[in-house]
Amino acid sequence: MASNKKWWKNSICYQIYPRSFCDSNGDGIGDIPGIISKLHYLKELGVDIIWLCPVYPSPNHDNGYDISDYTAINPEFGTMDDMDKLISRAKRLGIKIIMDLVINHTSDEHEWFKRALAGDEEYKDFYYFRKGNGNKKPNNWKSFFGGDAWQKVGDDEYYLHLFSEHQPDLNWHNPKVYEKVSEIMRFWLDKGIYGFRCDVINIIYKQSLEDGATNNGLVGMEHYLNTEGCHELLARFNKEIWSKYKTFVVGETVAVTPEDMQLLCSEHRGELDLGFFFEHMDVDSRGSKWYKKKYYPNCLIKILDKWQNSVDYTANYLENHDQIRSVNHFGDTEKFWRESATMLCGMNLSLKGMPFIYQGQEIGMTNGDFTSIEELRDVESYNAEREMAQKGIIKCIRRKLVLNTSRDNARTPMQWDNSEKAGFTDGEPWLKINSNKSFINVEAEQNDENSVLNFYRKMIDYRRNSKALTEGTYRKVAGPRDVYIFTREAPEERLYVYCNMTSNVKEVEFYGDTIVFGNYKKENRTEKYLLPYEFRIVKSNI
Ligand code: ISL
Ligand code: CA
Repeated sequence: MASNKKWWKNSICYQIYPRSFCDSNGDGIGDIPGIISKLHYLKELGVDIIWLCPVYPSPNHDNGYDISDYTAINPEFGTMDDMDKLISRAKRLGIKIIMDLVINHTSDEHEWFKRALAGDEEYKDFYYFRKGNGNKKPNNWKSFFGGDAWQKVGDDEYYLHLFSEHQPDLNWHNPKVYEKVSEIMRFWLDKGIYGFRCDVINIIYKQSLEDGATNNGLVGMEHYLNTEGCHELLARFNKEIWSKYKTFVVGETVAVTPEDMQLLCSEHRGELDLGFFFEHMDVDSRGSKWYKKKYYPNCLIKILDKWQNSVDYTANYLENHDQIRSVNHFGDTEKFWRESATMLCGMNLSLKGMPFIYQGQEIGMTNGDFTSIEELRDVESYNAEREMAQKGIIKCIRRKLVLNTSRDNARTPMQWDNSEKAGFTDGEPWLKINSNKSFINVEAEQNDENSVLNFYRKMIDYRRNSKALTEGTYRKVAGPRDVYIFTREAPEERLYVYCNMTSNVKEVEFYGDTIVFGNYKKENRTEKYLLPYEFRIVKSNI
């Protein structure tokens, strides 16, 4: 039971969005037996940890992020037996599973909330029920998913929901909430999981419910972001629960600065192990993610460099189930699809910190090829479209804005092969499969030595055996605009990492002696130039 500090440090984590990974029974919805059937694939890829997005019972207003029972399995995904099997089979292969823990809110169909709605005072205190002020809501806060953060339930009575109205926020001032959630964590840890990815963990503790100021489209954040109460809760979770098991805990920490992150993840404070920051995801957003500005690779480089320098160990990711695909975001899906997907792989796996790979990223999956909003399923997209309509934005522009950024872009079914349903299902998939499955798929890439998939495998393997990449220092090296050059250095190994983040040829000064890794064939490399989206690691004889 004793904690084994930092066992996770050189691990690679793979994120599974179960609904879209692999369907075993033809209902069009990915499931746990489907994941079990792909464990060998993940082992071969070189994965150490799986982050499993929510598999708990849920009415699915937000695809499982609205949980109605924390200690059971959603029948759509299988049974508790399947889950036990997944945990033990993964373990046998040396893969550790961490689960998504969504404790800012429950589903409005959770037993606690149902009792609260029925008037049970004990359970009302699990949530934030407040009286309004005449016609006014209890405060002016806004929801992350658009609109006000309060839902009316009776005579001038409201409850708080920072996400959809089907996701009422839990009241973390109530010690009973702490007790209940502790039981839930122990339940899963006792089953043999190795920790959690904690959903929006840095906003769970509302210090006060006063009116707030506007900040990036949200209102009231100063009352609930990284509050003292939140730090105290995390330290308590860590001390009383997480440290009693062999765990790895990564927080989804929204709107954080490097300074906030140092506090949330510092070793001596004992809160989270790592946290996800978002600054690089927002490099091209104009305040709100729906309104984009031009992407400048140089800005991305600056952001990544800042985080590399100011946080000891970062959680490195370029995509997840809430973001568009990284090859659309930072690469080129047309002319340099393979080159940019592999360069992004090389960069993400060479930076200091722990790399996260989101399902499908390893084969270079691209955004969904949706043609209409009706093809989407995500609640956030529909809310955004409604708000745009209220603002008077015309239909064809709304369509473009929503399709460009919808979270469903990353949620299309995993492309296993070239068959009609991409090997994902025998039935009707819950979300449209991308037609580029004809060439972007696991089977085809497995057989192609130069594929994105095989690049990921080799890069993971290279990293695993490199002290410089797993444990070394990081230092940025000056170079031309839009080219990211940095060193990773351990006592006996110095590597220069080169990432051309553009579709242009770039003249660079190469340091080091031997090219040990790259995404262009030897015969195509030049001595003075980086080709479009070229990635190289050059080793120095020291
Ligand atoms: O997705 C976002 C931007 O589009 C974020 O604002 C996102 O809502 C935020 O990062 C919180 O995400 C997490 O909690 C949500 C859930 O919908 C997301 O899938 C989850 O990752 C509510 O539980
Ligand atoms: Ca299924």
